[in-house]
Amino acid sequence: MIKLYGLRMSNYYSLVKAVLIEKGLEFEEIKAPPTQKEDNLARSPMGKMPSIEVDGVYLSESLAIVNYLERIQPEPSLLPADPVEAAKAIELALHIKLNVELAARRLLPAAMFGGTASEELIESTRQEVLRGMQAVSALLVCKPYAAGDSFTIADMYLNYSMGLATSISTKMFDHDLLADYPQVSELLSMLAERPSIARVTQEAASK
Ligand SMILES: N[C@@H](CCC(=O)N[C@@H](CS)C(=O)NCC(=O)O)C(=O)O
Repeated sequence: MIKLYGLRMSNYYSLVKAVLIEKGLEFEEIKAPPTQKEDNLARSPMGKMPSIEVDGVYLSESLAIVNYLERIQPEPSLLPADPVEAAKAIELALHIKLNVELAARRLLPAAMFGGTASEELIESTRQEVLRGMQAVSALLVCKPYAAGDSFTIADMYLNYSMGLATSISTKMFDHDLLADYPQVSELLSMLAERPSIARVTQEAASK
């Protein structure tokens, strides 16, 4: 059985858990905070979460894990059959992940953990996150899903990235990141009701 390591509070852990549920795969959740301890570094070389273990093999990085799950359990597929459409869905997922979530994440310590950030860092991050949102919006299809007419990993990355990015943006820039993107808000409301995502949310709240 697949072992999923990490904490339910993590957005990327939640994403992988939702994919496991979508695919009907059996898994066991193992509480493992991000640390630089040897056992965690063996699972995840940066000491982050999530990671999975399959037959003694460890795998880190959510996109690598999702790609693995897609291959061992192709149905239901989280990528379109058409190669170009599949590549577009991954492209969108990566822009969400790298240019919005990861960009905003730089201010996570200041936004949520009492850290500090210079005015320069706040302003450069603000500009980068807004640029990232423009890139995402240029690629978003929203008909009705992020990358087109089927639910894909782009929806998963949208769902599990925007919460953090909008919280940081509101706190650090006093700016509602979704104000100019009502189609994203609508899609996020729809995604919140999807059974896999709703279950992950509910179990994270109950610990
Ligand atoms: N690129 C990684 C990001 C994972 C990540 O940033 N995880 C966060 C929690 S959501 C973490 O472990 N943070 C602790 C740390 O950076 O030490 C992925 O997609 O899996």
